[in-house]
Amino acid sequence: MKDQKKDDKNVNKKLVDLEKNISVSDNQFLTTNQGLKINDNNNSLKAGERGPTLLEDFILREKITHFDHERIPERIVHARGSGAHGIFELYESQSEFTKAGFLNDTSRKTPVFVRFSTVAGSKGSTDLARDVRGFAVKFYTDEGIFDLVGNNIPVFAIQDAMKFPDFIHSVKPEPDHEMPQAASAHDTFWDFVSLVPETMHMVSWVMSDRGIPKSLRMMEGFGIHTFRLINEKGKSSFVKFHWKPKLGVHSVCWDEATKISGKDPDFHRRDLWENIDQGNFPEWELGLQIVPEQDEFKYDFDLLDPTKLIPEELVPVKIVGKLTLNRNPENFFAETEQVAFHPGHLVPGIDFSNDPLLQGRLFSYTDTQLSRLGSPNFHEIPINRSVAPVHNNQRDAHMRMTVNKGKTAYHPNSLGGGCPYQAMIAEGGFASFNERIDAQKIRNRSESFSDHFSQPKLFMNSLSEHEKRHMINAFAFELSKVNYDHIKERVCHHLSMIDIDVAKKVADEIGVKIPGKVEMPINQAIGADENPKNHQPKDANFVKEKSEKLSMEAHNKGDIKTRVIGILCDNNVDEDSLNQFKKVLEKEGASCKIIAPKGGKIKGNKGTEIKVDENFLTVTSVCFEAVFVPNGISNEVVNHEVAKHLLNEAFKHCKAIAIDGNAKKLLENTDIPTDKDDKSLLVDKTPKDFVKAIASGRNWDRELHPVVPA
Ligand code: HDD
Repeated sequence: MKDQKKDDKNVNKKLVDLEKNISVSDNQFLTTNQGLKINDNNNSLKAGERGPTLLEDFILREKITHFDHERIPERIVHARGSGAHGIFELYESQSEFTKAGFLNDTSRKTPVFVRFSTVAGSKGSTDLARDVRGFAVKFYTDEGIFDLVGNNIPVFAIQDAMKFPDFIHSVKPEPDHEMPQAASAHDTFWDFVSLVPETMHMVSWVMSDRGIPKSLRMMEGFGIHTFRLINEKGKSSFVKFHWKPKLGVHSVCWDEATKISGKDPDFHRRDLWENIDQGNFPEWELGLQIVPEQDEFKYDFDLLDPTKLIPEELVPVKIVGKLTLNRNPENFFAETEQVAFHPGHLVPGIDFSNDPLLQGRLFSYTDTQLSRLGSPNFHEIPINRSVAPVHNNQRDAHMRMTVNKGKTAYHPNSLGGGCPYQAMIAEGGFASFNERIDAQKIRNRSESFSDHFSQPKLFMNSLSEHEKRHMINAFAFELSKVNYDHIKERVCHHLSMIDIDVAKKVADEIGVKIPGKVEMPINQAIGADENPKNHQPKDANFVKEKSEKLSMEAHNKGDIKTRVIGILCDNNVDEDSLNQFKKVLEKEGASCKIIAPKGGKIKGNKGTEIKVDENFLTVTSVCFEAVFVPNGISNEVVNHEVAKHLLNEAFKHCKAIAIDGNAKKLLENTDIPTDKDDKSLLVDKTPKDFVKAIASGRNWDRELHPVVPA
């Protein structure tokens, strides 16, 4: 493992700050929490060797009491997560648009902590559930903390925070029997979706392969809402934030996802941890879509509507900097669990928009920390502590750590010299954007929010053939689990408003008819307009055919960096064949895992000892991106069901397979057809051909004629 900590210390103020709280027990005595050295940590204090335990045993009581209270409530959403430390570096000053220090000063390395998460599952659920992924970034800037609390999908399911508890109640396990775990609920979730058609855009993304990422390192991130950037002169521009992964955007296929959930529920967490540990630091570029203030009403959709994205063809994404994750946390609970994000943690130069979902979030995030972390002092927890100085007149409350000196905890004061004093804007004082608002108080939704189908149509148009097929299959799979036909029909109706071909395929698969028309209940606030007719979803009207970047295909970087390749061997493996491939694969940045019937070591045909990474008890093809079988495999492997299954399954999941020399005998023993043209099945080809096949992505055409029952 690289000693990133030491390298970082010179630049990373947050790591230096965290050092204050790091405790190492090396060469230390075991003590109570009061510092008393413990002499016996195995036996409680008793009245006689076989007698009852004494209440006076304060050592036992302290130990048990602490244990009894070790758990805190998990997050109401995004409970399962993985975090990492890193830095953000700016390529070019953005002072034209914002005065935010970390977006102005290219010499800064701003410390960050990132937490990725699934949304619906609980803390101990599986990583590969079909779900949205949270992508929350905490920037520890010199001007205070800025949190960008986003997801891996550019739009949200609902338009107004008023619907968030309803939406989440529908998606979480059903309240009577607490099923299903990890994935979104079936009856309740789809009931909600069918009644709230604004969900259809995000749901289409979740049903696409974006809902089952290959790796947390291979996902885009989006701030979703439109925010504001404010420059030194007070000029505002609208902005959407993007994270673009350097490794491209990749997913697994559904059958693979379900198997990974069983074989390695920590698949994403492990992948992130191991890659950072090995020095394969994941990187994302920060992109900004900047819309001048005067263009606020230029588009067919409302910039304040979080169910809409801005197609990159309309507003290009300007790449401005790079995020690198280069250090794993020291302690999961202290850092990943206790980190508290909040879209309202802002720095001068960035402000909100009036997006009604964002506005509600501004309340929710502090509020939830009060029950989750237990005190308004959660900002003092080391991972949440700002590296910019914190001084104010807030005092006391549970678990206060700061010892505030002095008599005055009020402002203004003369007894404390007026301190802490307010900052002028020129001194870095935050001032909200001076937006003119001249309106009537109203509980309603803007008419400009009522087109729910045009953007999902754009999304579906933009998918490649196999992506669309996967999305259709996902809709069909999830809806098949719904017990009520009227719900399935309503969803198919909405799909028909988006793409009739998609709707027909889904309806056919799940055995329902697409209703010509469905009466929607009033799903929007009725305040100003109580006529249900005015609340029916509108037809899609967005004329643009496609938006290239909505397809994951547009994000394939054509390399194999950090991909894990399984190499199936046995004693007497042809070392030349093995090493020739291994060398090239590793040179291209992949990592190779040796698979053999038994653990320990095998001996190659030249007598070299080779360490086995996976044996036939532990191996599963779903943990590899591609499989290579070198020349020289034994008859045991050729006839072994695990070896056959490994190849069959890798083939079924459309992965590249390379076979060298006598390994053909194993291939012939599988269900894989060898007489068909298959660009990713390489028999006696070069390592370079193999690299090319992996880099070009999965051979999804195999799905059109499934032959392998694995
Ligand atoms: Fe949220 C957590 C992302 C809407 C209320 N949210 C949470 C996390 C992410 C998001 C990534 C996990 C942060 C972490 O790792 O600790 N949430 C989003 C996005 C949204 C969104 C991208 C829409 C664009 N959220 C949203 C709304 C509300 C909330 C509308 C409530 C009105 N979200 C919460 C919360 C959570 C949370 C209940 C749970 C744990 C936490 O805040 O700290 O307050």
